[in-house]
Amino acid sequence: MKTIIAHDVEEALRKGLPVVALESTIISHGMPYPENLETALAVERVVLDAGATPATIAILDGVIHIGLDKNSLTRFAQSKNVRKVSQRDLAYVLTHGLSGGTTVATTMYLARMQGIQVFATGGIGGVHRGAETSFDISADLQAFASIPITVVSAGAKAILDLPKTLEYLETMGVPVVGFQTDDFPAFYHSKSGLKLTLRCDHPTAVARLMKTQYTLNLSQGILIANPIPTAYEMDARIINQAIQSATKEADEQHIKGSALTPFLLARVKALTGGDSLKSNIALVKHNAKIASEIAIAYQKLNVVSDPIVK
Ligand code: PSU
Ligand code: MN
Repeated sequence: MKTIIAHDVEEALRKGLPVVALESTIISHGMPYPENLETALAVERVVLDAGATPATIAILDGVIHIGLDKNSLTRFAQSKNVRKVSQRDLAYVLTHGLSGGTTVATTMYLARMQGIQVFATGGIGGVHRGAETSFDISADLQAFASIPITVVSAGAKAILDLPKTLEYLETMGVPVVGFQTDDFPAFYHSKSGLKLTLRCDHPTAVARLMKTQYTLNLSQGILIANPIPTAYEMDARIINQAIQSATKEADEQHIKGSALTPFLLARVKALTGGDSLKSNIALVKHNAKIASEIAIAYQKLNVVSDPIVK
């Protein structure tokens, strides 16, 4: 198994400087070209401007990359031949020399393996609507139960069943922390109406929580629920209608398994005339900014001993 760590990421990790991991399924399966590439580059820029080092994680021709240069990122964003790699797919894709976008679950695992403490995404996967019959629950949730890394996300994707997603996280002992909010964010909207019991108002408060969680040797990751800035929110009625139509179409066309999330995101984008994509891009950038501030605050606490997932 081969891993290539980009020079700047390797240097930052060696010196104990703040690094923010970024996922790549959002590039390969979450957004169309060229918005996917533009967003990936813009998100890296947000992290750099905040004073941390971005590490976009992806698999290229059977090799794990921790940090991608612009050429590789461009090739990756344009390629049609890229798999969606959840944890179950990881070893297979590596042994078959394939390329893949890493989901939240896989990115959490690979980032933690390299000692990266903070990861920014758009929205995590969760319990799908109708899961009581389909059993469709994202592997992202199970990853939170077993990989101690902090993930900044705008809640869970609104295409999901949010109450069930929160219940699942509670069962698994995952801290879900509202960042400057008491409400679980609904991805395209800052509020879902579901109340959270944990809240931090400052990156330093999150950093202290992380340090304590790791010192306790708890296996769970921490989910930082960071609402979309209100200026980029979507009208709740419009987005909910689009989600309902997209879910119905998926059902009629028997779209299942790992194809479901990309299908729903693409249909919601089409049904909202592209507005949902604009919100999605804005929230990812905002998550990257807060994740960078958390990574910087965590580094300032000067933590050296914490568990590494092997
Ligand atoms: N959030 C987005 N766009 C995405 C995803 C999340 O804004 O494309 C991806 C993430 O990589 C997440 C995955 O891990 O969707 C979840 O897929 P599934 O529901 O099949 O587990
Ligand atoms: Mn699924």
